[in-house]
Amino acid sequence: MAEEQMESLRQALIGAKKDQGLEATQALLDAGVDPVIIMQDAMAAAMFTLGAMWSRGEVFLPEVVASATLFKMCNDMVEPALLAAGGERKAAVKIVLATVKGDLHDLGKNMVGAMMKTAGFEVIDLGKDTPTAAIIEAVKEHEPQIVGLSALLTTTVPQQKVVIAALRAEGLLDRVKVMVGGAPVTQEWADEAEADGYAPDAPSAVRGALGLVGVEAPA
Ligand code: B1M
Repeated sequence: MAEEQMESLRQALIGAKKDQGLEATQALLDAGVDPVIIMQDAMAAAMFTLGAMWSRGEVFLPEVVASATLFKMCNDMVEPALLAAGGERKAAVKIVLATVKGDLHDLGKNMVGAMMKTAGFEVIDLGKDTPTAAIIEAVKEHEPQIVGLSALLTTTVPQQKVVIAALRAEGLLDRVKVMVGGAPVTQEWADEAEADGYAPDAPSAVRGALGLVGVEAPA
């Protein structure tokens, strides 16, 4: 039954079928399915499939916008369950999180932020299309241990390197570690950009961030 609902949620997100999506999400939550599994294996997976369909010309921008809107609605339902599963852990690590300048994709970044919160991180989310200067300002103001940069477009991925260079120029790199991510981002790119960490998905972003600050991830 859970796998049926997972597939129903995937299909609903791909087809932007609102009622089906909300019903499947509720059914999965009622069945006690791990919110991380719902987010990763149903929601993120569906958007990946949708992206491939978009590349093949099988869906168009308005349909993707509708799917992204439904994704947010489903996410709003799953996030409280995710946070409740994380318990009352006190924030021990601060992270400034942003989607870089020129990039409006924030679904994955939001997912990363939500999972970071469950691990006890204090998340300062600067949103999407974030100017480099705003990231620098936030680092000075909040003194986080980590800066997390998301980018989904091949044209905005280089912006991650720009931010790292700006942090270096401001003398802030000895205080913060930088983690990069987003669908087109790779470990090779992270190395080239001289980021401290890279993660391909939200659960591994949490583990990686804990590793960057020397905290062992729970088993
Ligand atoms: Co856009 N888009 N989009 N889009 N969009 C992509 C990225 C694209 C691959 C689709 C495609 O053509 N197949 C393509 C980019 C091609 C390229 O760069 N070569 C593309 C394009 C072209 C565009 C526009 C240019 C389209 C246009 O206007 N003609 C435009 C750009 C706007 C802009 O940013 N300036 C655009 C717009 C949009 C929408 C607004 C319609 C919508 C975004 C809505 C929103 O985010 N609020 C959208 C969507 C939904 C997508 C796809 C279909 C799905 C992205 C998504 O949300 N995935 C996407 C296809 C794809 O990615 N394959 C596509 C679900 C999400 C959970 O996954 O974000 O990858 P993701 O996050 C994952 C991991 O990457 C990782 O963890 C997350 C969870 O596991 N992660 C991190 C993310 N950030 C991390 C940070 C970390 C660590 C891990 O550390 C800090």
